[in-house]
Amino acid sequence: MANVTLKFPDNFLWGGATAANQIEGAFDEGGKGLSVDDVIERIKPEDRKKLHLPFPTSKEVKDALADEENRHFPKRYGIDFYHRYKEDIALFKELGFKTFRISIAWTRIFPNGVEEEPNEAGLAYYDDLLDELRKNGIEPIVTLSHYEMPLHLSLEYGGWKNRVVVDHFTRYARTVLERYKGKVKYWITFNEINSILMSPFISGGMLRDKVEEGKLLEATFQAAHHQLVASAKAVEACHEINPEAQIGCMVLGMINYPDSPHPEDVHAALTDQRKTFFFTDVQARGHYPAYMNRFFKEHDIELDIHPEDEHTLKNNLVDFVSLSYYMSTVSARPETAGEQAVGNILTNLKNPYLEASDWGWQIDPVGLRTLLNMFYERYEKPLFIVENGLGAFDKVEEDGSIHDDYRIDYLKKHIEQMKEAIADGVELIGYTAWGPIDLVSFSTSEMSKRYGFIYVDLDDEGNGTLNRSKKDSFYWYQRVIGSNGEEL
Ligand code: BGP
Repeated sequence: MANVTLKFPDNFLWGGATAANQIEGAFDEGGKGLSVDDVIERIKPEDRKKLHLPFPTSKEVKDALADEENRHFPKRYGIDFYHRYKEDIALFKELGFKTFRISIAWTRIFPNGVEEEPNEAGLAYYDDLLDELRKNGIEPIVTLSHYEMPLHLSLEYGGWKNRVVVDHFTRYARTVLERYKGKVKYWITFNEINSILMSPFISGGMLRDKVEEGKLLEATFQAAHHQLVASAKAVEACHEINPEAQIGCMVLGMINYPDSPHPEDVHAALTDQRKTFFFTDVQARGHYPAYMNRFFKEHDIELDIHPEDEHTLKNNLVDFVSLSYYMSTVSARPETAGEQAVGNILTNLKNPYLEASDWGWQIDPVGLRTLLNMFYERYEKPLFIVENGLGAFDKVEEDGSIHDDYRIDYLKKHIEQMKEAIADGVELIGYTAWGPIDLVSFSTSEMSKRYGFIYVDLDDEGNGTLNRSKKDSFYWYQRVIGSNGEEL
């Protein structure tokens, strides 16, 4: 068998990815309004799980807001990127970043989501940030919505289940697409759009008391429908405003293995896999896949889909498909389901062939190659990995150094599999490692789960100098980018 050359294309976009709510801080500066994620931060850590998971009530959210005692670090102050972005971008430049993924906080632009006019201070902040990236030769990738819809839209309308939110989002999307048209070439509509099924409050602003008894699943799919329509409307606006720009969808990339070759386990894995594919099928193919009809029937779900929605979805396909990838999962027919493992916002079965991170996420580099192949075969559109990485505890040595060989090992193995996927024929345009600078964890809301090449001196209680320093992985990733993935 002849050897295959494994290499990255010359213009491959290497970089890092972040989200406004996990780095900026300054939650009450520059006219910013409160987002659903800011509420999570006001809840005592032990109570937070209740809100993170499915559906809190309006009362629980309001009580949390009213209780001054509950105001808890850390996302409210993030890593103070809002004030320190110049210093941080200088470090990204030193790393050799070609690209950097940020998200715009919707609440900096429309503090309550419903204003007619945008907040100029918010718009100006992102102008400066984008200019700074460009000045340093770094191409920005901008997510329109990353887990932080305006809280007002949640309390007033019950979040995305209400159709009015589509219009509010579209106004916001058009505002920023227009404002930054000369500055941004790559846009992403919704971060991990499939996460609404697991985390309806944080992803969709949904509240239990705003949904009719027994209709939670139907309401969640209705909200998902509205996000899909809103995503297509953002694609439409982007193409209209700047034909040079590209706009993609983004899913929590998950591969579901069958627990055994038992045909029903294999079918269970297919069913679970569709929780991811349903979203990208609509965004990349332009219509609801036929397999959803049976699911909706069996679960008594009747969606309110307007005829113009079908037209909007059909005519506004994404230019690329982007994904996060951290781990894989195992599916089994219900009667045999064995030991549970934990994951992002999913629970799943343990895979005896894989090791797990300190948080139980099952590490699976080969799964990334398989998943990339599955996505590419399905859509034949460029793929972009916009999140991947290892959340780990780091130890600072006496001399200040941080030897994070575990992180290097994780990333190296995933990058090797990306090369394999490219050789398989996958068109992969870029890779942005999650949290290139330590940031506040999404699932734990703490600092001690770190992903960065750059260490931030800040602990879970908010103590620390906020000073930045380089871990061993900093120099490693610099070499990876400098050699275009040759030196791993
Ligand atoms: C993804 C989210 C990110 C990020 C990442 C790591 O699901 O898009 O916002 O935080 O997971 O998760 P965590 O911070 O929980 O380790």
